[in-house]
Amino acid sequence: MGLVGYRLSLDGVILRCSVCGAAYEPDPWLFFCPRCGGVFDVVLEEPRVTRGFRGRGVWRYSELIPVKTQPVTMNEGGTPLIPVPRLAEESGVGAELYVKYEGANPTGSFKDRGMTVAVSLARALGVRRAAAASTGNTAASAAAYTARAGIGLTLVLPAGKVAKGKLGQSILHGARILEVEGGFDEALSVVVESVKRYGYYPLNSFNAWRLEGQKTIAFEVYEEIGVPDYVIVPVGNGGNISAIWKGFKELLEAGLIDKLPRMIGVQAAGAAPLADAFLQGLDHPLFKDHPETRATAIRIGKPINWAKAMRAVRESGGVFVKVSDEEIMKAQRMLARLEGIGAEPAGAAGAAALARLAAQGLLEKGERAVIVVTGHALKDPEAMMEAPTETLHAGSVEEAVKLLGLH
Ligand code: AN7
Repeated sequence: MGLVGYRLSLDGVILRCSVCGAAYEPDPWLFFCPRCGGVFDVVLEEPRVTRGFRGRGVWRYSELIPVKTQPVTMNEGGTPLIPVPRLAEESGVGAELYVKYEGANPTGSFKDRGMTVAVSLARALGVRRAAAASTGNTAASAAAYTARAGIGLTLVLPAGKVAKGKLGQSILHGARILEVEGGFDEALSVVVESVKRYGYYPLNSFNAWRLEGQKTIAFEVYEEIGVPDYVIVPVGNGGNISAIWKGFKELLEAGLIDKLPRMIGVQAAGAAPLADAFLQGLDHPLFKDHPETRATAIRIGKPINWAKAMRAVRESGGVFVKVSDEEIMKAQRMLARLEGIGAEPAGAAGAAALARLAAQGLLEKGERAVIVVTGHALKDPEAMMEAPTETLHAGSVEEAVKLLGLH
């Protein structure tokens, strides 16, 4: 218990290992399967039948979120679902396309949906210090939510590899920052060790309670347009695609829907341990030691949620796709210039996959697809400024007026 006591209940759920299937009581300090080391799914013991959702954002779905406590919230979620017909046409896609714009969350990414749940749980547990490794967005979100909860936060970041906007947010919200040489995978191993040795509370997606918030993307899509044929998701650690898939499955179990979408996981070509495995027909990921991509948010070689993510794609009849950095940057500009939607590079990975998916015979006329744009363009100012532009300069008002006349 902390200084202030918050009621907490985690009733009606078990923890089930995503790798070996072993089941455990819902211990909020158990993150890895004692039998095989796998990460858990939080599984509802019985399907929950809702009496109708109330309120807005993530906590509108509190009946389906098994962490019962006073929330640390900023009304995250409730993001816009935006039709993108010009993007569809330009990408040669017959299907009706929508963007689920997660950049519209309080800190500018989908992470806020999970963070509200994980930080609420941490506060109710009386946690004094939390930790997270991050390519940037988890850091920004954890920094904001722990600040709100009055919990100390240490961020472990890959030195020199976090986009400016995200680093700025982490600093602004007052997190302690430990930069480590190497990539995200090394940073994550530091956090795992800090949990075991020093009792830091982890806010990464191996904390399955966090993903219980992220599944609300599925609930919002369902409430707005029903079940689409495809949900296209950029994949790094694989937490988000598994959370969205879990959300749709819970709607099915609750009897609210009678079909499921196909889940499409998109990885950057230089950081594609899951897509590479999928394309070779393997059940195990092809972990990569030195992942590289301009989309730094998904510069991840050893996704800790690999088993969940591969299951989401396989069970749903979906696919993994790889896209090049060039395709990602082009898609970022298409979203921005055809639809007015500002995405950071990783956030544009889903849009970057459209042409390839169409070439595989997917996304046909009469079908509907939701592309999850996971993070806001402002996250990575340098990437925005790489877009080609025409900037004129004038030394005086007179000259400026003259220049305008020439165009
Ligand atoms: C914009 O912040 O891993 O597959 O440390 O920021 O659930 O990992 C970010 C991931 C996609 C991939 N798009 O989601 C972190 C981090 C954006 C992201 C992903 C991330 P997961």
